[in-house]
Amino acid sequence: MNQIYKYFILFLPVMQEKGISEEEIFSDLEKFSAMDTNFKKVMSSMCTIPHPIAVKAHQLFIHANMGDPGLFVGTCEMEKQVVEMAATLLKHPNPAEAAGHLTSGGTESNIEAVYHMKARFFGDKDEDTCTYAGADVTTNTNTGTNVNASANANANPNVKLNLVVPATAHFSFEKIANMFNLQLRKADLDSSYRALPRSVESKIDENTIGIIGIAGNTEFGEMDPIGALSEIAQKHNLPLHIDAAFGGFVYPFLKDQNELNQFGFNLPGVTSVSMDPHKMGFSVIPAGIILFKDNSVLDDSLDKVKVKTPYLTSKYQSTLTGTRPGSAVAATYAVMKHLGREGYENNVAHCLDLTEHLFKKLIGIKLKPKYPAINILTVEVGGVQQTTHIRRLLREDYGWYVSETKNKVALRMVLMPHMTKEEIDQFVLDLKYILEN
Ligand code: 0PR
Repeated sequence: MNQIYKYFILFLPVMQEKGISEEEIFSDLEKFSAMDTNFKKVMSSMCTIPHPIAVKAHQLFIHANMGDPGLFVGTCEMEKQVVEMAATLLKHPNPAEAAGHLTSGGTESNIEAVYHMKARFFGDKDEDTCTYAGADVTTNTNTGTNVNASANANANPNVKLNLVVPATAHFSFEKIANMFNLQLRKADLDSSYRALPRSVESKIDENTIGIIGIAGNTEFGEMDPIGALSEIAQKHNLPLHIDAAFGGFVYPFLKDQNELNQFGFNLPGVTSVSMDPHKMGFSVIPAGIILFKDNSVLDDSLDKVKVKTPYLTSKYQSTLTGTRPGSAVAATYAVMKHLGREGYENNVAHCLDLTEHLFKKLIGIKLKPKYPAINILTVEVGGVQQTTHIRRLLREDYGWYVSETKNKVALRMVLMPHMTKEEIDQFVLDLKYILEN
C-alpha cells in the first residue's frame, strides 16, 4: 500500500469489509502511539508508567469480570486482599472488616461514597413518590433510592440537600453535585490551602448529607486536618469521606509521620476513603479503590443502593458499574505485593527528592515556590494572563506540560516517578529563558 494512502486510512473512521493483518494493525498502533505525548516532559499528570509486574498481571487476567464474581472466584479473592492491604495502609483497627472494591478511579469512588451518603440521609423509609427541591422524584422500587426527604426528621423539603467540601475539592464533586442534585458548600482554606475546620462546621445544617476531606488535594497535594473533620463528623452524626485518590499511595509512606500528615480509619469519624492505584500506586489505568470502614457504616444505605441481579452468579450488586475489570485487580494485587511497604516508601522518597530538587532550582532562578507538602509543587510567575502565557510557551516552544492552579494563580508541577533530575534542570533552564525574554 502506498504511504499516503496508508496515512489516509489511519484517519478513516469506517469499519472495513475485510479485516487487515496484525502487522498492519501494529504499524497503525505505532503511529497512533507516536501522536501521544511522551511522559518524559509531562509534569501535569498524576499518572505514570505502570510497573512491569502490573502490566504482566493485567495481561493474564484480561478476561476477568468482577461483575460476575461467581465465575472469577480467584480474582475476587485478590480483590479482597487488595482491599485488606489498603485498609492496613489506612490504619484500620481491623483491616479484615473493611468493605470495598476496585473502581475505575477517584471519580467513580467519590460518586459511590456520595451515593451512599445520599441513600443514608433518607433513612430506611420507602415511599413511592415525593417532591423534593422542586423536582418530582419517583422511587425506584428495585433499589428504593430517592425516597421521601421527610424520612429524615429534620430535613427541610424546600431546600436542596448539600455536601460540605473543601474549596480545593476535585472537579469530580461538581459532577457528583449535578448527578445527585446537591448543593456543594465549599469550606474556606487556611494559608496552606487546607480546609478550615470552623468553616466546615459552619456550612453544616439539617440538609447536609456528609462531609468530604482530602488527603492530597489536586492543586497542592495538601492534606486537610482529618482529625478535626473526624470530630465534626461525629458530633453531627454525618459520614466523612476522605478523597485520597492521590495521597492514598503517598501519605502512608512518608518517612516523617507526624500528626499533620496522618489520616485513616483509626480516626473514628472516617467512614470511607478513596485511593487510586493508577496514580501513585504504579498500577494500570483504570484502578481506583473505594473503602468503607465496615458493613455497619453501610447499614442505612446498602439496601437502597443494591439491586437484584437474578441471572448472575451473585444475588445482588451494590457497585456503581456492572462489568468491572479483573485485570486491574490483578495488576494492583501484583504491584502492591511486589513492591511492599518498602518499595512504595522508596518510590515516595524518590518523588520527594525530585520535588526538593525542583524547589531549590526554582529558588535558584529567583522564584518563590510554595513549600510542598508532597510531590506537587506550585510557583507564582505573575497574574492569570501571564501564567497562562508562560504555560503555553512552555508547551509550544519546549514541549513541557504543566498545569495552572485556581485557588492561587500559579504554575503546578507534579513530580511523578518518570521524571529525572536532568529533565528538571532542563525544564528550569527553559522556564528561566521564557521569563527573561
Ligand atoms: N480526587 C482527587 C484528589 C484527584 O486529584 C483526582 C484526579 C480525582 C479525585 C479523580 O480521579 P480520576 O481522574 O481517576 O477519576 N486528579 C487528576 C487531575 O484532575 C487526574 C488526572 C490524572 C488528570 C492524569 C490528568 C492526567 O494526565 O488532575
